[in-house]
Amino acid sequence: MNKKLIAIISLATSLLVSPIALADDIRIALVVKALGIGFFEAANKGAQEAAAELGNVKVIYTGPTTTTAEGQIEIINSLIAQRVDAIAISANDSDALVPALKKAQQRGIKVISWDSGVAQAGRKMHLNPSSNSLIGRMNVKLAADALEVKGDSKGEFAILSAAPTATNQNIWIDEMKKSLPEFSQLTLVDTVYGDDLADKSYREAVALIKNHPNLDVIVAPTTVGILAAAQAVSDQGLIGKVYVTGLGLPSELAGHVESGSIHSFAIWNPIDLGYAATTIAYNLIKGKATSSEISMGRMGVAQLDGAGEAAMSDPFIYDATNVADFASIF
Ligand code: RAM
Repeated sequence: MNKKLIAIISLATSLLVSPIALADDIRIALVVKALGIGFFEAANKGAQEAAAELGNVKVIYTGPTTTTAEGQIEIINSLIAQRVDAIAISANDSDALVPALKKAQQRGIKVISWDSGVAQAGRKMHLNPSSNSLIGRMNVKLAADALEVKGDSKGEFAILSAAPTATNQNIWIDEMKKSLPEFSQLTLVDTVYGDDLADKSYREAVALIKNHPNLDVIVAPTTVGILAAAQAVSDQGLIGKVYVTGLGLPSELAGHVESGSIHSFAIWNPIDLGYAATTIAYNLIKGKATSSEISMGRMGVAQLDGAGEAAMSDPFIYDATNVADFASIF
């Protein structure tokens, strides 16, 4: 047999042996605000579920240790060096990440943001968990409901947010303020930032309580903040005097609903959000998207607006009647 023939035969056999070895896995990086946050761990569950369903997809779950843009930029640069196929990011800052993400896109990496957005120049599309105005209004409505449970006709509330640069919380806070005229019984007395760190959020909640002796409600539109504030209210012996509400996970808050520091709170399904973000990233890699529509697999079709943004479903409200049913899910 001549050498050329041997080479052809060996190539042919290697092609036949294992299609899996040939088809490189598609690598999608799910970049979160910071590691160690239950909400993002639940989103990762959904992302892994999407990867298993799509086949030949590897999800790289990663994020900095604190919720900073600098930490995320370092991670983006390392993902560019690893030549991942897509980056799906929940951003700590809308603008600061743009240069690094532009570089990623220039190298052929598909970039989307989800949960907390990046400015349009840095990404192909952004997936909101729900309508931003709805989330904002719902947070104020939850505060009004807590005031009603107290039996007060007028009251003060304060916002405990995440990082001061967090795109999603900043939009929601703006939307909360827009809905205030509808809730004239409530006065917003302060807005503070716990950076989605448990200890800082706890200290900020304690400071709110000390600085505002007539405070009735703390609204934390962050799963880290709401948990820390509920703990602070309970540690300060203020259950029934100060209520905590906002956005949180049933698994983390069921005990606080039972003990009474929280009457009710809201959230969307973080597992579905991670699943949808991953499926969208995959469809972008595969070129299966138009400028107005992209499939989210079992979650339906995302409809993109002029700014390249889509929104998933309405948040759900949890209280003593249903929180236990969801506590084992997310
Ligand atoms: C925290 C994060 C996340 C936000 C939720 C509600 O987990 O800040 O971005 O969507 O809260």
